[in-house]
Amino acid sequence: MLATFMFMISACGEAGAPPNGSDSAAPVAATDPREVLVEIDMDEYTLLMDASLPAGPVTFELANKGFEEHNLLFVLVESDSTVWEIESRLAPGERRTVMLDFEPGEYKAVCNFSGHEDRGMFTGFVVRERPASEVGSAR
Ligand SMILES: [Cu+2]
Repeated sequence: MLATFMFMISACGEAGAPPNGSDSAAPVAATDPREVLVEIDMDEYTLLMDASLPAGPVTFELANKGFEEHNLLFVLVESDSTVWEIESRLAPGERRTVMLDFEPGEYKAVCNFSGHEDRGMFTGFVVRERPASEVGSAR
């Protein structure tokens, strides 16, 4: 006779990691609620950013998350003209903040370094007029 042993395996199915207590208290800067921050992540070979921005001053936070150098330029689609180009390429892992001011229109963000554009390293975005309520001289 063979004794049959039944093993009850109680799967400890607790999904989700416990919250780690490292709540880094980042200093909160006094920001203008109208200030617009746009992140642009660069990788091989993509450019990720919001597809729609308001016209006027925008702070771009560029991050090269790849392992190659990347550059960045903005092209106004209608006239196929470059309206801004980064001063120097971002090294792998580098972050940089730039402040720019766009007129409404249709644009393209491109990394044209070393054939990256041909590999798909570009994206389109639209700059829209800011709502009048945000433009006034309200302080
Ligand atoms: Cu690139």
